[in-house]
Amino acid sequence: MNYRSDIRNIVIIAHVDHGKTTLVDAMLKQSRVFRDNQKVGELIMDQNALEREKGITILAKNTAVVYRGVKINIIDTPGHVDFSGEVERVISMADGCLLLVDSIEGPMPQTKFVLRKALESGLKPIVVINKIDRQNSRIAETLRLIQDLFLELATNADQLDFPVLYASAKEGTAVTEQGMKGKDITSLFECILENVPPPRIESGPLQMLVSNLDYDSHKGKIAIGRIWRGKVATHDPVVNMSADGSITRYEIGEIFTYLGLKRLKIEEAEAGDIVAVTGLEKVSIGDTIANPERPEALPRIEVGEPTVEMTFGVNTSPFAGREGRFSTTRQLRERLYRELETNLSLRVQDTDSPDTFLVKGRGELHLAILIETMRREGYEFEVSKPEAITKVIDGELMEPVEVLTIDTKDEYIGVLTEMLSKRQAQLTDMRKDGHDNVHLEFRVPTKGLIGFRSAFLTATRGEDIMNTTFLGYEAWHGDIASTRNGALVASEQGIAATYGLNNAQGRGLTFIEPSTPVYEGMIVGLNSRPQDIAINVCKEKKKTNVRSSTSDIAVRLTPPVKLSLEQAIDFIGNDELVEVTPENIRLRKKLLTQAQRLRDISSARRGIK
Ligand SMILES: Nc1nc2c(ncn2[C@@H]2O[C@H](COP(=O)(O)OP(=O)(O)OP(=O)(O)O)[C@@H](O)[C@H]2O)c(=O)[nH]1
Ligand SMILES: [Mg+2]
Repeated sequence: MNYRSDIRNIVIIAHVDHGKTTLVDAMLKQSRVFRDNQKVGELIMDQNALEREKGITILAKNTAVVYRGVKINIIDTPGHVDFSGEVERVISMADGCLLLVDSIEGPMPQTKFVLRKALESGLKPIVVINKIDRQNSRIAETLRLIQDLFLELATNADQLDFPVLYASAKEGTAVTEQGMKGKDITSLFECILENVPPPRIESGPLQMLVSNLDYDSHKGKIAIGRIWRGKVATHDPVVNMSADGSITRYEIGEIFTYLGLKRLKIEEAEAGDIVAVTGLEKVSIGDTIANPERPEALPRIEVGEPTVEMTFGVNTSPFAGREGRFSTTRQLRERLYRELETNLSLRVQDTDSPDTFLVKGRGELHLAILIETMRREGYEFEVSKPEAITKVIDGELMEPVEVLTIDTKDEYIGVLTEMLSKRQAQLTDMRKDGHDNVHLEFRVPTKGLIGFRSAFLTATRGEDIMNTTFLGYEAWHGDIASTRNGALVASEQGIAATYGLNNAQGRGLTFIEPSTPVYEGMIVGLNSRPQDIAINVCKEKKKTNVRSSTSDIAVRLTPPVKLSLEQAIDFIGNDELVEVTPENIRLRKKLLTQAQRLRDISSARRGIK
């Protein structure tokens, strides 16, 4: 067995926002992969437009730095629970991990999830307690909690002996002892060289496991992964071994290695390294690229099952085809199935209706990001309310259940427990710190969590933190009664007028501005009562010849409540849809006319009898 002392492969894992991408910034900056005058900014690896807007990492990404002649391949991962599939997908490329923990928050649910995955894959962990520059950091306590977590999760005693660094990713410093003054992150690089085992190389012909895919309009598909055995050179004949057992011959086009933000073209790469290769037209994540003489597949990458599903359908609103570039069934279908190539924890299924597809993901945000991405690419379509994915096991209906943790203030305990009990949550733990702070844990079916995040943020004025982790499947707990009020539904097609909207505001909240085009069946607001009501928001004030001193005073409308995509998805009920186009997000009833809706209600009543 050989080792490659000139390479280390590490993955950076943590709970959301604990500073992974900022730490990568610090590593890139210190290793001087940029020109001196190059402006690089912050969160350099979060290059995707949605990542920049939301300030979170969505996709796992590769980079590398060179330190004292050793190339350190770095994989940055997302910390949000909905993107756990990304972490599972890339973890096998590494030999070691940097487990970041925020020194104020301490270990959080996703810290546990990713650490478990890393330890199961046999990675050598390095703990980095981050954000030590912050005033109220609790470094000693965080360390103690991390030690507890390792005791719970370690699969062998060696794993309990982990090095700890104290860092401020933001200031670009890391030290080995608590309280030491740091000036750069040299000690992090040294710690990696010393503790992360160099890649082990098996002798034999080429084996490369594809962990990621990219696309270039000139080069075609780019397969990214670690070479486990042998070497690969430009123009080498290879085979690709896919999930269905088929073996396809290809010739390698180009080979690239990572350095900073660049991909450098190289002629040859050897086992132990992480590289990108072109020339394989049909390659998927999890495939093995192998030597044609001895094609031996590596174990495929496994990722967790999706828990939430919703339908994506061709836009059937009266405004269909006006705002999107891609609106046909064929275009929608192709786009959704293409997403499966890289989005490993996503599933797409055809349904009985040829215009509608069932899409399953790891959570509401996972699906919302796909919707937003497609909308920006020019697609228009309609989506249904997300629902938890149920299964029938041994004849019994089962549903996913999650652990919900909330860190909040004493004053919110009452309102939160009341909201959650309606959602079938059970309080399992409550810890107070004596200073008004409280930590709550609930077991709650996934269906009860749908739409909870926005209600939670409103109830706690956005100050508090909630997290969820998937627990498993349990017997169906029964239906949850909807607590939402009815909708204000436009009764006619036309242009919303101030007068009409003012009438609507007499009934409840409105979602649209005057001059917004509306159609019959479009939801324009929230009623203050449980029933839906149809209302003509296009109605103008009758013109009279007599000018009265009061009637011409302009009507002052309350500004509309504008729902974001995620809020819109949370808002709708089973008989409603969200219409998504590059320009607008509209809410609508599935049945557009009031006559249809009334008929539906009366036939449902008859059905019950
Ligand atoms: N004060 C302080 N803030 C930090 C530090 N490291 C990161 N932050 C801030 O914490 C926030 C989150 O940082 P990110 O680097 O995006 O966190 P992340 O772990 O990559 O987040 P995800 O990829 O979305 O899971 C940003 O506002 C950073 O500026 C630090 O050492 N000190
Ligand atoms: Mg990040």
